[in-house]
Formats: sequence, C-alpha cells, structure tokens
Amino acid sequence: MYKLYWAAETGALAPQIILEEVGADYERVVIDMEKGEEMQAGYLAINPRGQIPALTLPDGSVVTESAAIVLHLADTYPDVGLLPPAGSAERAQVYRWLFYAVANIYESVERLYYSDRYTTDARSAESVEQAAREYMDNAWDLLETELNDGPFLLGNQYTVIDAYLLMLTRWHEQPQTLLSRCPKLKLLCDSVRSRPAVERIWSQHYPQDS
Ligand SMILES: N[C@@H](CCC(=O)N[C@@H](CS)C(=O)NCC(=O)O)C(=O)O
Repeated sequence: MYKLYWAAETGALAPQIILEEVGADYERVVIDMEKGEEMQAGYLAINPRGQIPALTLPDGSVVTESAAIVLHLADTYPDVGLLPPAGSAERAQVYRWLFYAVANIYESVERLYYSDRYTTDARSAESVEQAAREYMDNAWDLLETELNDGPFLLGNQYTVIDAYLLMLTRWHEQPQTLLSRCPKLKLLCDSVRSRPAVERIWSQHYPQDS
C-alpha cells in the first residue's frame, strides 16, 4: 500500500489526484503543519527537507518531490494513460511543461510565501515577494500563450501535467483573476476539476469550495 504524507492545500494535491485516477490503494497520513509536524523527527525521517508531500511506495521506499511522485505513479499504471508513450513527442511536452512549472511557478510560490528564506535582510522580504508575484504572473502568461485549444495541455489527452497545473493555480494570491486573464488555462483547470477522481477528494483540500 502507498502512504501519502499529506496536508490540505499543499503539494499533496496533485499526487493525491493521480493516486485516485490510477485507483491505487493508499493511506493518507495527515501532517499538521499548524503544529509544525513537518519539522518533527518522525516526519523528517521520511522527508529530511520537512516538506509535504512524500509518498512511501509498497516496498517502503520514499519518494519526495511532487513532480517525481506524479510521474512515478503514471509510470506504474501505464494502462491508465496519464503519460504518453515513453520517447514520444507528446511525452516530451509533458516533461517540458512539468519541469517548467516546477522550476518557475512552484519556485515563485516558494519565494512569495517563504520570502524570508530568499534574503538575509528582513527589510527586503516585501520586495522579494513583489518580484515573486511578477515572476509568477509572467510564467503563467507565457504558458497561456503556448497552450493549445485544449481542453488539456495535450488536447484531448489528460495527463499528469494537467492535475499539476490545477494545483499550482490555487496558490496564486488571486486564482480567479489569474484564470480570467488566462482563458485556456481556465478551460484546462475546469476540465480537471470536474473529473470524478478530483471531485472525490477536492473538499479535503478546499472545503470552502463546497
Ligand atoms: N519541491 C517540493 C516542494 C514541496 C513544498 O514546498 N511543500 C510545501 C507545502 S506546498 C511545504 O511543505 N512547505 C513547508 C516548508 O517548506 O517549510 C515538491 O514539489 O514536493
């Protein structure tokens, strides 16, 4: 059985969506971030970085990094078709945009919400945040110009990148503003959001939406 180390509204969302999509047997292990459990010894033994998510595989080994987790799960359940065939041009696009999202959008989320880590001068935290906001918006805008008609990044084929992008949009300070500025991204997010696997778990992360 898989174990997903989990907290609401975190990077556990995309892995959990993919666990649901593939029908994997998994246990959700809730880490209370308000109590700082992610920095306590028990969890640091799982993820020494003290970040959510982490996934333990049925053999007991640990995978951290949300993008690695979704790729691994898609590879483990190839018949579900959450990744195009290895070596295909379509798979390359999934890699391209997943790495882009991690390197640019997730990264700017970290700078925005953990600005103190990105400066040695507490007085400049606000300017780190402002730069992160602008960087994030530019990164989303570039993605929007590169998206096709959809509904998903690869057109009709739903893949792991779609769930990942939905997760990232929720961390924008004003997700509705973002999505009204980026209609192709909005179609993608609405299409992922309405999938039964996503419906099943959404309220665990965002009870305020129901
Ligand atoms: N690169 C990691 C980032 C994970 C991450 O930053 N998780 C956040 C929650 S969304 C977290 O645990 N933050 C606590 C911290 O960094 O101290 C991933 O993709 O899994």
